Amino acid sequence: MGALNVTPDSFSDGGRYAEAGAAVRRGLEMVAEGADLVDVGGESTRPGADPVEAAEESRRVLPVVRALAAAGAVVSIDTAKAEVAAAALEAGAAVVNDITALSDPEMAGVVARAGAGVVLMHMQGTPRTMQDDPRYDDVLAEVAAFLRRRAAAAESAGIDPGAVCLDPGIGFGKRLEHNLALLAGVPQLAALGHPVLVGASRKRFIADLLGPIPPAERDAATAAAHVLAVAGGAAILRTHNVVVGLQTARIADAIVRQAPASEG
Ligand code: HH2
Repeated sequence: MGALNVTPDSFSDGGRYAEAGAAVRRGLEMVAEGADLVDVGGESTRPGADPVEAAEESRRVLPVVRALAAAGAVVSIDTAKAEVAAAALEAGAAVVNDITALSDPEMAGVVARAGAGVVLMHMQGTPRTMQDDPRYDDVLAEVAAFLRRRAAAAESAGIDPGAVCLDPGIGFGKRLEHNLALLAGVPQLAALGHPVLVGASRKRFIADLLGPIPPAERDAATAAAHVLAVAGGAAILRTHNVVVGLQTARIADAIVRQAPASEG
């Protein structure tokens, strides 16, 4: 999954694709590079980011979603707002990537009625405050329990369980040790019975470990997290650098999956 931020303020690529034409070109480039999904977002969720009104978010993403879908790309819409999701599905998106796991009371119905796929992500707090003082007793158990509950809620709202993907939400209300425990815990999350999405690309935990390297220089470090995520059974990697992401995933997958799981 290629991450395409149609925003002025995203942490890694803020402003680069804020104009629709540039965003569409980058989305098509991601498809040509081998992305199966292009994740279009119009609201930055980096720590401390300001919320965006639905009308502004729609203005940013809809032309991009429409053009990419018309060109044959499989598009996911990265939004927590049912109004934006509904318009994006109408414009041709196939998946809703909801970092709040259906917290908008209208969202589950929108996804169910469209027969769309959905990504349910865990977050503690909101983007504005989530890094202030995140706390867990057992982060992996708590995140797994949350994702299990939200998957059940999606199913009772009429969403096809086969279309539900789970995401531990790396960096969303988590300290370094929480992020590492969740990345190491991908096998336990995969055991919940849904495809697991991991969004580790260029995130702050990398700088926490390696020092203050800028986001655009974090792709090798991202690849290390991706290898382990694939080995742990992750199905989707959300990444900024599709070329590196795909090469990494394919090599890791080939090495890990050559033997039946029962022998591993
Ligand atoms: N991370 C970001 C945004 N959306 N969605 C899912 N499902 N999982 C993630 O880990 C995830 C996500 C943050 O990254 P980015 O889009 O590059 O930055 P920003 O939120 O600043 O736009």
